[in-house]
Amino acid sequence: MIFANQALIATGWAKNVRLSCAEGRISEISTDQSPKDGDTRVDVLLPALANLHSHSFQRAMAGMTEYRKAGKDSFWTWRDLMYRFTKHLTPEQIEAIASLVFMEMQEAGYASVGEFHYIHHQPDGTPYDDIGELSGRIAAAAADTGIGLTHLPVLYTYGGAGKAPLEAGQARFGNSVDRFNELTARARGIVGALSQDCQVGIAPHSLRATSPDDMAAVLQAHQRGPIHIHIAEQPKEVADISDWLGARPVEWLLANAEVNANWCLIHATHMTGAETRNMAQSGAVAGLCPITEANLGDGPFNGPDYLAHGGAFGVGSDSNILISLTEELRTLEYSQRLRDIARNIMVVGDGSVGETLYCGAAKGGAQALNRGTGQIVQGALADLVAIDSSDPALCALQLHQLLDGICFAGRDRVVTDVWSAGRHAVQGGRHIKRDQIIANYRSAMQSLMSTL
Ligand code: NGQ
Ligand code: ZN
Repeated sequence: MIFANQALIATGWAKNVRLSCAEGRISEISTDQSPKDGDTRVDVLLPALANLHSHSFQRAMAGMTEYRKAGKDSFWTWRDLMYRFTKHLTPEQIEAIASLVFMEMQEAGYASVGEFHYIHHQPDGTPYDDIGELSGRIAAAAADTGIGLTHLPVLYTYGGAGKAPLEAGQARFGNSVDRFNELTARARGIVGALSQDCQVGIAPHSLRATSPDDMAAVLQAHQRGPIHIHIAEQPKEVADISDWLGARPVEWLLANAEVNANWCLIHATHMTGAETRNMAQSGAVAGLCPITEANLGDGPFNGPDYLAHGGAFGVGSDSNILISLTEELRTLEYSQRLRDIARNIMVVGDGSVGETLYCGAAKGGAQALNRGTGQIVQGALADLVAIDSSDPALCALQLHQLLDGICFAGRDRVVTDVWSAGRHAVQGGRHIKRDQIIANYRSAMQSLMSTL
């Protein structure tokens, strides 16, 4: 049983809440209670967010690409460095990095992750003896940390728009549709051995790394689970797709696929007004990765129009250059303020920006990862986070200001506890396996550094 001084339950703020979980779900919630012996006592209990988009391996190159060389650095020059880095990674290192990343996510207040997984093969492109070797490494990291995993094997067939051949640096990613189906079947078997809340979706990497025919074939073959795709991150990508397919990426996708609430469009950054409205009305989730989008120089999301049309959104940490839930949410809002030279943008009408961001991302993230959660209600998965409202960043705030405090004034240290589908992985602000995960990561980095 959990006893919380305050909790944000589906009907609003409640006091002195006792909550029990069974088989990973919230089985009972009662308010105005007294704590009982044996209860896990926390201060403020909130629904925990899903981190809907991660490439965990990129965490290990954080800080390695911030050095300017002659000429103009861009997303595309970063991508070349990232490709070079991936050549060195061993399965053991990939697992150790993923464990660190999942632990950091939980300590930041995320209960689950959508791992958009595209390093499948050996450095020369030959599959491992087990085609699901690296999916297995991601699953092992999820089991190690207890995070709720939505594993998203990626279809990456071409090097660029118009079925360009893969570059050497993309050899580890490549699959035909048939081999992708084989890999995904194997991944389903692997993830099926994890806790029940863990699952598999699919991810055509982007319009430029697939083709209309291939994408239609995989959508036909995988009719359950979430579908994620990188959609319109960079102007060059929009131009390349427009030249090839005769429509902008979001425009093309909405016209050529049945985009609905099962879909998550990552980096829906460059959209016209019409694309923004139509995407909002499709029911798909916009997968926003504000810290990475700032780091890579992608551009700001069209937030006001999207929200005005009722669009769903969630957040992800993508490149994992920095894993911070509070920073992710405020970077989203700040990108809007800097563009519009205004304040309090990500809310429709009057209201708390922090609440719109937090509760919107809780709901949209849960939808994108197909986790029946996102609010504290009986029957939902027990993805929960506890906050210490006596933290100096929060202690002067009224309850209705608390989510604003967390989003704009808080650091992740306000998180005391996290449960992923009832698994109590963060206690007293620390992941229960923190020391072992960090020790493994350090030794993996030592072996990696000797090869770079
Ligand atoms: C990714 N990153 O999948 O990691 C991509 C780069 C690519 C972002 N889109 C790789 N931020 O585009 O091929
Ligand atoms: Zn991505």
